Amino acid sequence: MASRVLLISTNRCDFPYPVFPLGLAMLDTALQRAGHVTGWHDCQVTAEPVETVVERFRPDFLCLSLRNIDDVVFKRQHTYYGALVELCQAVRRQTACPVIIGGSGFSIFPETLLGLTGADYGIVGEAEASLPQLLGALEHGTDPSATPGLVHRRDGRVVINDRTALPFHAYPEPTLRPPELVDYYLRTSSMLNLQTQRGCAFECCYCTYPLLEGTRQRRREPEAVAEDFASLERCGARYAFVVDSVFNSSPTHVLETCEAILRRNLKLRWCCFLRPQGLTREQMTVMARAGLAHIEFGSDSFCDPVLAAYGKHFTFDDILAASELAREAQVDYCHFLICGGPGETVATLRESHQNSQHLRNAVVLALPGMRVYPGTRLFDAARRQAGCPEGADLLEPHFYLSPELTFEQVAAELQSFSRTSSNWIVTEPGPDYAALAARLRQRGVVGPMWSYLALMQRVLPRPA
Ligand code: B12
Repeated sequence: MASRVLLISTNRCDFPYPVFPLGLAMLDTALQRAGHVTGWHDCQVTAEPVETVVERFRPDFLCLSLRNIDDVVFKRQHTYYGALVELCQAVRRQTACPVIIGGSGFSIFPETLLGLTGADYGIVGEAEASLPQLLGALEHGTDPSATPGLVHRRDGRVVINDRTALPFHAYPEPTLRPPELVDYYLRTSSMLNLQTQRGCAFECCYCTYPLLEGTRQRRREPEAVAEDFASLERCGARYAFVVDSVFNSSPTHVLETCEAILRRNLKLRWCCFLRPQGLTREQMTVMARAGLAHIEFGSDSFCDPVLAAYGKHFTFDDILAASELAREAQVDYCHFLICGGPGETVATLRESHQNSQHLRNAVVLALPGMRVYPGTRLFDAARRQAGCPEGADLLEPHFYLSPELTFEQVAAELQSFSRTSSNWIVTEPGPDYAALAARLRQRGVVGPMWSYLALMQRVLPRPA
């Protein structure tokens, strides 16, 4: 049976740039493959009221995606889930068709968000298999309650089913990307995105990735990834973001994927998250030849005891070696730091700053405070501190700070590092930067703009 499914991307966050709704596009592909007719409402792209879209499209099912809960910026703590609640209420007033929610933000707080929104169902984690299964059951009037990952109400309480994580190649390829969305995101962010694997087996104490994607790594076939790269180029993209939690989770995956990309002779350049451990010159060289232009290292700290306390299982020597490989291969790179987590003190912060002097050409993006999520090891540590809310209440952002520090101390240290080291970016970029980034994009500059941010800090006078 063919149903009409309206896909709604609720994400309106445009920092650091608007992000193409890849998860919903992958679901769209699976739904079309299952014979459904789909329509899109992307809140980033259009200001048209959702009621008008519902009136026009007349959906049988409404599928809402929530990517971000909040901005994870201690100083701002801007939240996004309120917009989802409002949207659900608006569509509820207008139509009785089933409302289904999913997405990474939803999957971290499924019970609370199902309650707040009054949606009929949710699905936690990936949904290429379970969403068509749920819609099929609802269409046929059969019981959907066995759907993997389903979040539903039974006897007045919310029940969350176990998930299944199928091999990546079980999902339909190639991903269909609606042309009007492609145009919008290429214009505003200069890039599109793609995924080469799912799952994260690493053990960073604060991180939700293993909860969202599972701990078992599932990789796509190198040829399928290369074909996806080629399809982005055919869409007009000159730049792609590889959204994998860690692209170099396996040396074979790196080599085989890059070799498959190289065989296509593409011009596309790309960016990915790398783990600064186990990288070899051979891997870096093949990635650079295959178009890797920017690396975002999730290093978190440059101080060994803090790296150990965060559960990183690598050391500053790994960070140094990986950075040198990137520099030699002429690939721009940055390190994200989370300052003030378990084990951090003023001395460890200063050691990180000191060590950063050895990283040639690095951009350092450092933020204070570690966002606490339920289900992580950090949550257990945070609960022992006064003032940490219960799991469900963490929907409102709560940040762990080492008992050795205050937020003001961390902020003051970071400010002082940034005054002496222009490559340390420690505050939210202001309107000057947003305007510069927009001008550069208009002139054809592609990719994330953090290297320009560091450049701006170097040339513009800053407060003493
Ligand atoms: C890659 C990434 C980035 C890149 C994106 C680059 C790009 N051009 O795409 C960058 C670095 C720019 C980035 C920025 C930010 N990010 Co980010 N990012 C990710 C990451 C690692 C992967 C996202 C992704 O594309 N996944 C692949 C797709 C296929 O999966 P998916 O979207 O989850 O969709 C699947 C399911 O969720 C589900 N699903 C999705 N929608 C729906 C709808 C329905 C109805 C159903 C049933 C199911 C469903 O099915 C999909 C397919 O299986 C996630 C963490 C993670 N592992 O998920 C964080 C994550 C999404 N980011 C997060 C955040 C907070 C941000 C920022 C706000 C941080 C900041 N201050 O800069 C910004 C916001 C950017 C924006 N404009 O929205 C958080 C969101 C949670 C939260 N606390 O709010 C996450 C979860 C990380 C975390 N801290 O836990 N991010």
